[in-house]
Amino acid sequence: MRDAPRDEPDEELSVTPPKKWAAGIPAVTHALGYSLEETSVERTARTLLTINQVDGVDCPGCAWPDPSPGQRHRNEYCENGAKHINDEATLRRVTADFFRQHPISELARHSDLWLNQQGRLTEPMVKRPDSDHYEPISWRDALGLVSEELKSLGSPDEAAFYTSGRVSNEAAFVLQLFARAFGTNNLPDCSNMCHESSGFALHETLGTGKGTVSLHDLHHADLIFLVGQNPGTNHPRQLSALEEAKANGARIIAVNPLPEAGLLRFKNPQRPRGVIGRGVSIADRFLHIRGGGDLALFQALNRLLLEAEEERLGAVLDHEFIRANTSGFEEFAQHVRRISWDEIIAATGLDRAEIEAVRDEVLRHERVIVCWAMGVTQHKHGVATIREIVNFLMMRGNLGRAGTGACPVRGHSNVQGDRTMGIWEQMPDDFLDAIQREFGFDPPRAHGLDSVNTIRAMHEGRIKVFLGVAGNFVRAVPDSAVAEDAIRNCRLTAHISTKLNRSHTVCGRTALILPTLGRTERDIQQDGAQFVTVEDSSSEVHVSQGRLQPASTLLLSEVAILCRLARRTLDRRTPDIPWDEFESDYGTIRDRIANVIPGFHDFNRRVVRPGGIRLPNPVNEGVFPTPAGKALFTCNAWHMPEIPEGHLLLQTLRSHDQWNTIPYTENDRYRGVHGRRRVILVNPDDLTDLGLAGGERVDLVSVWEDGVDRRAEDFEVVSYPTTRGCAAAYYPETNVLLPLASVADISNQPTAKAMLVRLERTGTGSANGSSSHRR
Ligand SMILES: Nc1nc2c(c(=O)[nH]1)N[C@H]1C(S)=C(S)[C@@H](COP(=O)(O)OP(=O)(O)OC[C@H]3O[C@@H](n4cnc5c(=O)[nH]c(N)nc54)[C@H](O)[C@@H]3O)O[C@H]1N2
Ligand SMILES: Nc1nc2c(c(=O)[nH]1)N[C@H]1C(S)=C(S)[C@@H](COP(=O)(O)OP(=O)(O)OC[C@H]3O[C@@H](n4cnc5c(=O)[nH]c(N)nc54)[C@H](O)[C@@H]3O)O[C@H]1N2
Ligand SMILES: [Mo]
Repeated sequence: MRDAPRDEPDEELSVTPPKKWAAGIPAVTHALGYSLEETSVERTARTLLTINQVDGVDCPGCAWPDPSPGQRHRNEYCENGAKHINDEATLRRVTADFFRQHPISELARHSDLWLNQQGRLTEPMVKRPDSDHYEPISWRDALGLVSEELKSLGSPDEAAFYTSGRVSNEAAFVLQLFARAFGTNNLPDCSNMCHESSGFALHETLGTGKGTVSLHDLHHADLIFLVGQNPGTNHPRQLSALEEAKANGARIIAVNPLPEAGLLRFKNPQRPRGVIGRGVSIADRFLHIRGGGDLALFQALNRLLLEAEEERLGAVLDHEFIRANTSGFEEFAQHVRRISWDEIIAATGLDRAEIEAVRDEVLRHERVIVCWAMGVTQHKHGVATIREIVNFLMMRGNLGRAGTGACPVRGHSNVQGDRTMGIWEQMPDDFLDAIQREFGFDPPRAHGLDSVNTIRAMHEGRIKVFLGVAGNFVRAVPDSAVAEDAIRNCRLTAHISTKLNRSHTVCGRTALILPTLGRTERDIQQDGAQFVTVEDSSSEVHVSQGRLQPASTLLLSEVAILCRLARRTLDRRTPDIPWDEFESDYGTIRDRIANVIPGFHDFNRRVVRPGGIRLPNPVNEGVFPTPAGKALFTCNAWHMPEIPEGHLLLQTLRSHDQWNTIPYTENDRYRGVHGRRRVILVNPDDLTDLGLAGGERVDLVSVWEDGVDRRAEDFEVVSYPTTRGCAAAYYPETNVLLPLASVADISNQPTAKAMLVRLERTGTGSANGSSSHRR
């Protein structure tokens, strides 16, 4: 199975040394450069000034929380947020004429970058069976086609409804209600591939799947760990919070196989001295860890803390917290005492002295926060790693107090809110009971399919109709070749989208493009102008309202599309669900959310107040809603992948110039890579061992127990200061390498940060390793 290069402009690759700092003037000018290319000056200025303001539009870039209303900067956005906004506000349009000119088979050969650059989708389109073209269709007929296919299914479980985390609370609530009233829990979402491991680990140990940290906590922590995340690119506004924490005296420890620019220094573009000066250094300590070594690191720290307690009885552990709030401490302590330093050093690639120095920092500080993202969750033992982080926090009572806590840094701007609204294939009974009480139908109880299992079911012909609400399912999921076959096996696929992407070109026998309003645009319904709400990483729910004129007069909002589809599909089966009323006034959806979901009482009134609503986190009130009523210490084992000679452990990540599956340019400025995305970053000593040099062309071949030849062709080797044995390449071009079966234990999340690969010189078919191995 291959993923060959598509028509990317094959510029010369140029490589410069990785940057040692993030943001500052280049970031501002890059954002404006991109803005001005994509849209008119006036639209740019208008959108940028409303981003993350109290009455403005929530930045679709990431889920980082906003400061309190009085403390927001006039430019409360980052370079990358500005790019995402402008990517949506572009003046380019994909029209019916475009689809007449480009058959689907041709579109399928274009790159992700090219497809996105064509601009905004403008009218509903259909691909009929046996046709190679999309052609225009009315909204009525388009929704009629989807609802007829849904109604013709043998069982509601033959349909799947995918959501990407950009979808608002209101649309998400309507979607899950529709799916459940239709009769299925098949609600796969991007979160299955993102923080699923965090959700499982936190839920099991603390009784709640969400992070416990607010911006205020971050500002007042005295020690912050940044584990497996690249904030300079993916959460740039987090750097401002870290800068403030540092001004208040905090120390920061970064843990990463890559010395990322944003972890090293930060020049705050929102402050004059940030633009001019050298900026602040972010990480006081950088642990250049081996991929997947974080569980061993935290277990080692936990063991060192236990030993320190033995030397200074009562001075190290928070016995009161452990006694009052937790269970399982003794078993945990016994387990941790048994691990050996040889194993820890092999797993982490760190020295014992480095880890002891971190222990000393931990002992010196009273308020500790651990932040993490995909570098932790996308491993086979991702859930176990997060459980160990929870152990670490609990030992010294670093939970539930100001300035402490667990901080899974969420990705999509409303990925957390979508889960709160019930987008999950495994919602618990209390949620389903509340739906039943409120809407008078009995929702299905059997768990539905997640993203990985949806692909499997499509492949086997068990899923026949697929509706994607935002996102780019075929590019986000693993095993691209398998996923493409699976999707082509569907009777009907339909996507509610703002922009063209590969999921429109790899489609079912009948396929629909249902174009929708973006977040930046005015949403006028029968009862007047509407706003939507979103929830950020710190559980704050607030309003988002677009101001721009919609990209086309034919666009419908996500809520309108879903309500109309639900009404047509469910006929009179759900008389108690007022789909029409929901469509004309989103406030009526929020009233129902208030009745169904805890924490949302009086939603409509409270959410419009400046700053919105902060949903309570029980942990911060000293309550741990696990079955035992206590937080759990757990015993965790790691499975470090063996890296046989001639192989590398490959992580797949985001460049500085992409938004998930969508590259904006071929550059990755902070890492010094320009003009080409098909590159693999390899440690110079590994290159010597492999007999390769920077600039050579190689195919990446993944190694998996099923023996299938999964290959990504023609990558250029870049010598890069990544940890020995650990290479990195961009997603989604590398998803072809990731077997569907390679998932995290418990969470079923694809292990996108740990694939075993070997490199073969392109065109020779020969393993580089055989002749030129020089270990
Ligand atoms: N500009 C921009 N912003 C975004 C996104 C985007 O695509 N573009 N995507 C959004 C989404 S949906 C998400 S989920 C987030 C993603 O935010 P991140 O999690 O920061 O994204 P990745 O690029 O996957 O980077 C993972 C980081 O983990 C490190 N890493 C990899 N393996 C390991 C490991 O084993 N241990 C440790 N300690 N570190 C490791 C990598 O070197 C890298 O620095 O960003 C959100 N924000
Ligand atoms: N190998 C590998 N795979 C990964 C990851 C990885 O690190 N490595 N990361 C995983 C993660 S963390 C995530 S979150 C997923 C991301 O997976 P998705 O969320 O499915 O993908 P996106 O690239 O965010 O989707 C982009 C598309 O969303 C549509 N869109 C944008 N804005 C809107 C809107 O407002 N409304 C609607 N209706 N549509 C809109 C546009 O058409 C655009 O083309 O990928 C996962 N896959
Ligand atoms: Mo994500």
